[in-house]
Amino acid sequence: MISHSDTSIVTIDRFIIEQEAQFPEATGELSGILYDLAVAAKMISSKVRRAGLIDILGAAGSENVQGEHQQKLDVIANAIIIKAMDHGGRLCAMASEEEEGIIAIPPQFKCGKYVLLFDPLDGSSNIDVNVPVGTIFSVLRRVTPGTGHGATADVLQAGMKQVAAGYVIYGSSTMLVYSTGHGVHGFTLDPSIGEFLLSHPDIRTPELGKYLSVNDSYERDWSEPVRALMRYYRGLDGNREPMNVRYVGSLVADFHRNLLGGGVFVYPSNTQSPSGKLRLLYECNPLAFIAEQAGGAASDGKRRLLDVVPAELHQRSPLFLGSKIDVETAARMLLTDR
Ligand code: AHM
Ligand code: MG
Repeated sequence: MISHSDTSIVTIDRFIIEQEAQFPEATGELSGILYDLAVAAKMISSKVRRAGLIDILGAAGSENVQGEHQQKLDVIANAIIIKAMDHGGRLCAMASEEEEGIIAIPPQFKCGKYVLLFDPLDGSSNIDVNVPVGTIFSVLRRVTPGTGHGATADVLQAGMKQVAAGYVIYGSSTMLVYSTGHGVHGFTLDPSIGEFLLSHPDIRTPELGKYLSVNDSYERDWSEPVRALMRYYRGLDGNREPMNVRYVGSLVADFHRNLLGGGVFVYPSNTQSPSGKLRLLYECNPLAFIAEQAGGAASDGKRRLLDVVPAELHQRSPLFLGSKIDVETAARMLLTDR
């Protein structure tokens, strides 16, 4: 990695260029995708920042003073990403948590060699109560030959095939965190100049976590091995220092805190949701990629999450994500949960 001093001001654009320059074979296409995503993130951020004013400016589903139909923020965020990404000539297909099928590149635009998967506004139910939300993205290289539109096979690839992944958190600051497989780097949006500035270079996550993020209102629907794992994390079986429970209910916010401070995010399967809740392609895989790049790990409770080959676009997966030792313990303790 190129070294900057602690006080160097490095924009995300400059950082992306410097990273690319380290790989003479790079064509600049992936960098272009990252630039465009950073622009989309700024646009979504500006919408999220005004979310509390929606009652004044017009509630979702109603018409505003100009007679325009108000859309929900997750729908707006979805449209922003599509508009920012569909014409760059770098993507052959997209898929979004908000859309049922593959999003085709409009015929007037060139197709490229990458695929973009995204959750435009994760945790959007939290917006009404001013809790952080996030955008999550994943970039894959197309596997089908040719230069035309991408196909299902291009989208349904195991997470280990990701060439880049990241998230944006709209919290007390807006931050974009990404990896292209060479460490994890975080950028904070300076709203006064509209630039993402490098604030968290080369993020590493502690091997043993301090925080446990889990919704334990599902406890009665968990299997016995999952219950035993939670007792272990809480130090109730005497085998571990108790973890602090922190659950925002907004995956990006919970993951971000755990990434920086060390911790594990857990969303197991339960009798009501046999595959858990979270989507493999839009939520689990990108964050698993980031976790591994930062020295952490991710599992679906049976195997390394990034090895799972998806069968469908909106497939759900149980998730154990974060500090390496805690994720490995989950995999070990759930061996009997099969
Ligand atoms: P969404 O994609 O519909 O926003 O749902 C995903 C969110 C995650 O951000 C969060 O971790 C999870 O749902 C919380 O679910 P639960 O309320 O079951 O704990
Ligand atoms: Mg989501």
